[in-house]
Amino acid sequence: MINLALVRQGSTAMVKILHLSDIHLGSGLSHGRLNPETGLNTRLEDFITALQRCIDRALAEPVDAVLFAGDAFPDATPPPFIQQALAQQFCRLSAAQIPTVLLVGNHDQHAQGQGGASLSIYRTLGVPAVVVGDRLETHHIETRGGDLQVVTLPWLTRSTLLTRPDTEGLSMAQINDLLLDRLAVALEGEIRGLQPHLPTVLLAHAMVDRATYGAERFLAASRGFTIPIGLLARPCFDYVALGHVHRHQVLCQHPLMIYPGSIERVDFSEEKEEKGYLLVEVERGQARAEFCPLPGRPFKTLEVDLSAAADPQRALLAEIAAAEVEGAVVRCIYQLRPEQRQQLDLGALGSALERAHSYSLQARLSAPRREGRLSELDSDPQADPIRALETYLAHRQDLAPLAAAMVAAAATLIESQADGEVFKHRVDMPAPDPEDGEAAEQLRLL
Ligand SMILES: [Mn+2]
Repeated sequence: MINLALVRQGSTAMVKILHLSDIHLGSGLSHGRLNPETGLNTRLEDFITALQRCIDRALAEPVDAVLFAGDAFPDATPPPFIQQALAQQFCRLSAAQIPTVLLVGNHDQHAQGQGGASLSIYRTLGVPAVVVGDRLETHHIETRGGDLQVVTLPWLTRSTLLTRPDTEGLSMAQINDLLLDRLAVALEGEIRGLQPHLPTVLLAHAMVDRATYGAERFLAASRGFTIPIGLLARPCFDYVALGHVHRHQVLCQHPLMIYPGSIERVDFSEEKEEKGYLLVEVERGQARAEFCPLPGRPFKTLEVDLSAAADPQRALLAEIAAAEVEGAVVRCIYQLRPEQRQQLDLGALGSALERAHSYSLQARLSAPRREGRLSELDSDPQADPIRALETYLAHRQDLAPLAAAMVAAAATLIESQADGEVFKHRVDMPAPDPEDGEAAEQLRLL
């Protein structure tokens, strides 16, 4: 006797997917320069090239579907020419009738959740084969490799699942707990509606925490909303395609759960990370993924202590000559005594760095620190207040025993002020480049 369920399962096709994330088109332009031939910033061109390579690969394979896991732009209102650059690439998939899901990340959502998401225009325009994931929803997608279910989980804000009366009088940790409880219920609803024999992918823009429910959640409270991995690592999902974290990593094997990471380096915090995208084969019950590296623009930090050098200019030139700076975004940070400044010829250092794509020279004087202001905080006038507080506390060893409690109290305070949105943290926007600070001592030549 033939078991029909088994036959059906056995005949399920394998769907080939290209999974990419965190494009951030238009980020990090300060590391580029104007390309006189195109009129575009060279770093924007780098990001477009990276995206183009992903789409080229999707078409060349060809894959059965493309899943973009969120954060298309640095914010929800990118300039039109940057929106067009993104659209030009994704429209190639549409023209080739390759189904594409565009998930909404935190950077794609308009502030306070009132203005929608930049990617929703694709649905409004009815771009063929393009699906926008701006809510928790299951999409049934017909591909050349067979039918596929994709559950979209965009970046969650408090207003997505909670009303104002729900959260009144609650601490931030309690609100996060409540949000997770609501998410668990909503996700359960989607899971019950799934067709069990189809290959199924969860596409989520989230900070996924390896920790299970426990005390770690309180520690994570000031860092923003995180989702315990157990909530998403469900056997009904054959693959969990993540976005948000810029560093590529495999979080789980069963089911396979992966952050592909960003496709280009947004800033120096990604200097040592390999960039790329994933090719994934998904069938009911299993998935295989291959990380495909992208060449990417190299970033290079040179840190040199010149304070003991008899001839600081010569010492620094020697360091630069020995470094691989060809075509790289370079920051050269050198420590020296105030009286040595006269011995440096910045013009000659600039000439030595001409092989770089762009560079900045940052002097760190071995002088007593200015009191009153922390230079790190000058760099970003819109600094996240929690980060500003943490930076301040890092300089106040005497407050160390109180630091955690102060950060938690501040987070609660800010949360009580915030209007309908989980406090906007910056977990995927690494610390501002120190090179933007130290205004008095820095010289940037591009
Ligand atoms: Mn993000």
